[in-house]
Amino acid sequence: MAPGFSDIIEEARLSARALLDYGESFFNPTVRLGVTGLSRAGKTVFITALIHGLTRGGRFPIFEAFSSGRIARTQLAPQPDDAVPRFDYENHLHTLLEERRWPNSTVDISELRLVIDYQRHNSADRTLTLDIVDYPGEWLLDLPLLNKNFAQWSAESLALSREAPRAHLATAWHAQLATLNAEGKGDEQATLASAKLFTQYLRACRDERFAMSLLPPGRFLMPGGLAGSPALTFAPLDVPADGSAPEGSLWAMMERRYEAYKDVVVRPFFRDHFARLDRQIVLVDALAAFNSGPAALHDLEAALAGILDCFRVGRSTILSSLFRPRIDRILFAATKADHLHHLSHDRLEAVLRRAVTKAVARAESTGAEIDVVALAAVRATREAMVARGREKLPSILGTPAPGESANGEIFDGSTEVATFPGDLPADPEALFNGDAFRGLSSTPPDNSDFRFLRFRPPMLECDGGEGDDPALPHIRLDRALQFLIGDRLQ
Ligand SMILES: Nc1nc2c(ncn2[C@@H]2O[C@H](COP(=O)(O)OP(=O)(O)OP(=O)(O)O)[C@@H](O)[C@H]2O)c(=O)[nH]1
Ligand SMILES: [Mg+2]
Repeated sequence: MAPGFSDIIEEARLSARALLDYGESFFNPTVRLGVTGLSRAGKTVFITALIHGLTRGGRFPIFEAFSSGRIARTQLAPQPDDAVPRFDYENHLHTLLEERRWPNSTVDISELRLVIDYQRHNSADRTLTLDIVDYPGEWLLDLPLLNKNFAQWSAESLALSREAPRAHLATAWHAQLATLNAEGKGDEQATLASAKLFTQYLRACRDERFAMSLLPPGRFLMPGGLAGSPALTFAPLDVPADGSAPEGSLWAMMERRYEAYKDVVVRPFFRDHFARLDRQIVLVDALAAFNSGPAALHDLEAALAGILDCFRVGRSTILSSLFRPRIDRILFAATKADHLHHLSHDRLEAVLRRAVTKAVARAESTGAEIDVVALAAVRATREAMVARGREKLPSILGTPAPGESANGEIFDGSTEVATFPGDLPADPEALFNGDAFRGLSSTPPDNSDFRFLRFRPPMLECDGGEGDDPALPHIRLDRALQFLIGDRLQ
């Protein structure tokens, strides 16, 4: 596609920004780590646990610079971007440790800076600055819109909404769409109604029972300050991909707003945040997809392809090869692995690897090294073998959050229970074949093959050492750290 005027302006801004960053990182080696994932994937918990572990002596045997004692000290420092909210670390940690609750949902971007003093392998003392940027995965999934015009986006969104189980959830919106004349006069009320029904459809897809992942435009479900603005008031229309909108038509109105969404929301995100990242971790709640059923797992697979596409689009959208996005490592992490017995951790990793490999094959090169891990940033469970009849089942022990229920029992938030969450198959392919398993989208909770309860964060006991709070238990958080920054601490 030929570069438009806005792309050229955008590149000029981007280059200026990149030069500034480059100057700073020349004197002061810095890694900007993006942490993303769809809503509830585990971003806030991951960052809180990571900072706590690094600053308060976590147990990270696989993170070599740390376990070998080469990291002398890690401290929080004022974060560098004046217009970005600070990641509210102290509050989130207090909620986790003192209240034994999970932190509240966060909807905006936030950032925090860590300064790591370490010794190189050759004994020289060095400092690495780690900027952690927490941003919603929904924003990331908007990037491909930069390369699509309104008609293309409409056609894709409509095709997706006609597939099961989405078609059923889109009935009301489709009915309204059928009454619209795209070439007729632009009509604010019809546009408002259409945007509202389209948003309701997106929201229904995200519901726990369906757990769909691929739902752009992202701000429709998390509008923040833009709620009700024209840039968020449009919806797909049934228009030909190669046609052009008659002046003054409904089509022209929707098209203009779609382009405004790109200008107001997507381009600034790309320029101010995405293009400045060096490393990226994408957190994935694969368990939510297992809970829901095969359709959600397929949707997740498509979303991973979509995410990889974003990294590729990120490279090709902006013209200059000098200042193109520089992400050189991407880690996909299946979170909340503590909901499974450790016998299934490798299997969870294999499922994610299978989904990502297919996605990698479809997306052209992202120019980055990619790895996969199954982790729990905060391990809320322990393990036990529980006898059921003659069988011994590999089970997990934890305190279900108040209000969670299983087998007709509602938990009060203080009783510990043993549950058997379900076994992942040895061959990940088995899960991707047709109706391989039963989930909440097709069957009541007690019949589904997997049922993951929400557990409270663990109760920690101080060991009386010098540190005030004890290390948080985790699963494979150290492996993630080794991949993400290990090479920068050599
Ligand atoms: N057991 C367990 N649960 C986790 C873990 N990480 C996240 N969770 C659960 O997942 C929920 C969401 O985690 P958050 O870290 O708030 O997720 P987020 O991606 O920041 O979510 P939003 O801010 O809403 O986008 C938490 O409330 C917990 O119930 C983990 O390591 N172990
Ligand atoms: Mg959050």
